[in-house]
Order: sequence, then C-alpha cells, then structure tokens
Amino acid sequence: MAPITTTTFDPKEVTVVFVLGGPGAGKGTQCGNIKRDYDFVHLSAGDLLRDEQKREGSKYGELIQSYIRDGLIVPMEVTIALLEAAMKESIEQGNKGRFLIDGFPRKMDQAIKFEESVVESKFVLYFTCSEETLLDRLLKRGESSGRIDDNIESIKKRFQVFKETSYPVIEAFEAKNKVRQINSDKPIDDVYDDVKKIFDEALL
Ligand code: UP5
Ligand code: MG
Repeated sequence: MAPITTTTFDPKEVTVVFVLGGPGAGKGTQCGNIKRDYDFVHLSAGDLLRDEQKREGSKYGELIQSYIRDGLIVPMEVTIALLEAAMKESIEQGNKGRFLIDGFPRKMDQAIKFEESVVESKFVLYFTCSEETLLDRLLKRGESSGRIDDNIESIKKRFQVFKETSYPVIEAFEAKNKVRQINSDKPIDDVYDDVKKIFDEALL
C-alpha cells in the first residue's frame, strides 16, 4: 500500500530550508546569495505579507499593517496560506521545489502547523548577531527603506518578540539537531563564506 501523505508536498520532492535570525540579521541579503548560487527560490514571509497588505481588495491589509508596525506576529493562517500558495505557484511555473523560507516560522504554533500540513523542513539556517549591530543596520536602512517597522519604537518591539517568541522556535529545532548556526556580525562576504560551507556540505 502506498504511504499516506498528509502534507501538501512530499519532503522527498520539495526541499525547505528555514532561514531565521533577529530583525536585520541579514536573512534577506544572504538568501539573495544562496538563491543565485544554489538554485533555490527565495520566499520571504515578511515580503509576502507586505505584498498582501498592499494588494487592492485584500481583506487582511489593515490587520497586517498594524501587526507589522507593532512587530507582532500575524496570525499563522494568513502567513501559511501565502507561503503555501507561493510554493504551489513556483512549482507550477516549473521551478524545482527548493525553497528558502525567510523569516518564518517565528512562533511555535506556526512551526508545528507548517511542518504538519505543508512540508517538513530540511534544516534551519540561523544567523546570530549582536543587538547593537542589528539596531545600527535597521536604523540605517530605515533612512530609505520606507518600511513602517524600521523606526526605533517598532525595532524595540521586534527585538522583544524575537527574544520571547521566536527564539524558542530555534531552540526547538536545535533540540532536533536541525539548526546550522552562523555569526552574521561581520561583513556580508565573510558571512556568505560560512553559508556556502553549510550548503556545500548539505549537498543540496
Ligand atoms: N546588512 C545585511 N547583512 C549585513 C552585513 N553582514 N554587514 C553589514 N550590513 C548588512 O539586512 C538588513 C540591513 O542590513 C540591510 O540594509 C542590509 O543591507 C544590511 P536584511 O538582509 O534585510 O536582514 P533581514 O534579516 O532580512 O532583516 P528584516 O528586517 O527583513 O528582518 P525581520 O525579521 O525583522 O523582517 P521580516 O520582513 O522577516 O518581518 C517583518 C514583520 O513581518 C515581522 O516583524 C512581523 O510583524 C511580520 N511577520 C509575521 O507576522 N510573520 C512571519 O512569518 C514573518 C513576518
Ligand atoms: Mg528580510
């Protein structure tokens, strides 16, 4: 009898790497590098939420905007639906099914639900960085990003939510031996040298 698959995608066919780290750790920057060199599709949960927030007719626009401004985590149903739809669309377009999921999961319920219903992750790439550096980067980016959460009040809230709510997700994956940790408190190219070692070893 064929095994019963309960997830949307078969982990033998679809590879998911969760890319996690504090606000401004360099998740998006390094995903751009990995995508270029290792044939992955980069899906930033934050970007998907920002796009949905701007989409005309979205019933979640206001909700997303207020959650993001306060650094809070948008209810998982919204984020998981956006990620799953983006994954399906990418595969339909002929992509291989190799995904970097950036900035998600950042709450335990999201991690459990995604792995139970969408697909299990292969591993977690976790960028560590001092809060001082993160603050410098985000304030600098805030001069031109137009992001409603790149201001000191929102940044402080984002740091707090990361420590209280998102870090436990990393610890839970760590307990399963799935975390590959990289210090991102150094120049972009040096961080990427460490990233490459992990991806080369993972033989993806
Ligand atoms: N930079 C990057 N690397 C550098 C380096 N090594 N040296 C010097 N500078 C470096 O980088 C940030 C800035 O630093 C850039 O200017 C870059 O040039 C520079 P970036 O690569 O953008 O870092 P990243 O980790 O992606 O930072 P980001 O601000 O995107 O992280 P967040 O996790 O805060 O943002 P995200 O978009 O993931 O989420 C935003 C909000 O969306 C959340 O707060 C939450 O409200 C909501 N959200 C959910 O509710 N659910 C989700 O699942 C996801 C998001
Ligand atoms: Mg980002």
